[in-house]
Amino acid sequence: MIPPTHPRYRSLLEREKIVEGAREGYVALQGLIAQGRGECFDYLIGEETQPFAQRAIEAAAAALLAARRPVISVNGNVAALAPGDVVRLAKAVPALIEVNLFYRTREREKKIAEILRRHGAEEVLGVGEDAACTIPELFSERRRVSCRGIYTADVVLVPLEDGDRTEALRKMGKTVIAIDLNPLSRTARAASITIVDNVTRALPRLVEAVENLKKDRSQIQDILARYNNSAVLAEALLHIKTRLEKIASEML
Ligand code: PTJ
Repeated sequence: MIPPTHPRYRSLLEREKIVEGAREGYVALQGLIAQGRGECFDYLIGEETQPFAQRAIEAAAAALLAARRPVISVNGNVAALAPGDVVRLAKAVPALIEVNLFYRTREREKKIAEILRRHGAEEVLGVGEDAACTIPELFSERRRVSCRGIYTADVVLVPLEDGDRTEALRKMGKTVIAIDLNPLSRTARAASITIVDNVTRALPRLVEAVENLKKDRSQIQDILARYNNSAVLAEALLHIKTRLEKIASEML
């Protein structure tokens, strides 16, 4: 039991969710490593949603609302950390939800779909025979996607993604929105819009941004035209540099 007064309460709670998901067999063991890497970058950015992330969140909301066929891709870590937010976002846009796993097994697919249904999802794509289409140029199990979902989507939200698939989806002409704490990752660089933030903070803010933008859709094209992903990534790196310099100077 982690006491709520613990200075790292939130982070420790999230770690527990991932460990629990691994114990229950729907988080991949590699997901534990991914979480650790994420925690490290979260430390560096200051464990708060920074202005560059908020700008990307607003652009992501605009892209999702402008889409004809938006799809939210869900893996084991996202199912453990933010299943309710995924469902809320899918309803707000509205968007389809698809289970898409790097380390795909039938058992994990089913468990993740079940968790999403328990959180209110009506339909979950990408389970069993539904993952019948193939993303070209990919060799991992992640190449299998739903023909009604990611395969035909124009905008795909991929929280915690691997670089190869992001690149492959871009080559298919799709707009890819990534949520990745590591601004240096190939995913972050290959995505059309990269939210450098923790999925647990970014997803609720994305739901809020979608709800706000829905009230005045006239801003959507303007937000998309103004958005520059390289500038957002550069800002994330400079934020880390400045923050570390400040902390170091306070130690001297
Ligand atoms: O469930 P599966 O089989 O699809 O597998 C999922 C993982 C995450 C294991 C798989 O996609 C993988 O191996 O991913 P990587 O290559 O380790 O990349 C994960 C990225 O997510 C890294 O850049 C981490 O910094 C980042 N990350 C980890 N936790 C979070 C995060 N980004 C945002 N929020 C987090 N909580």
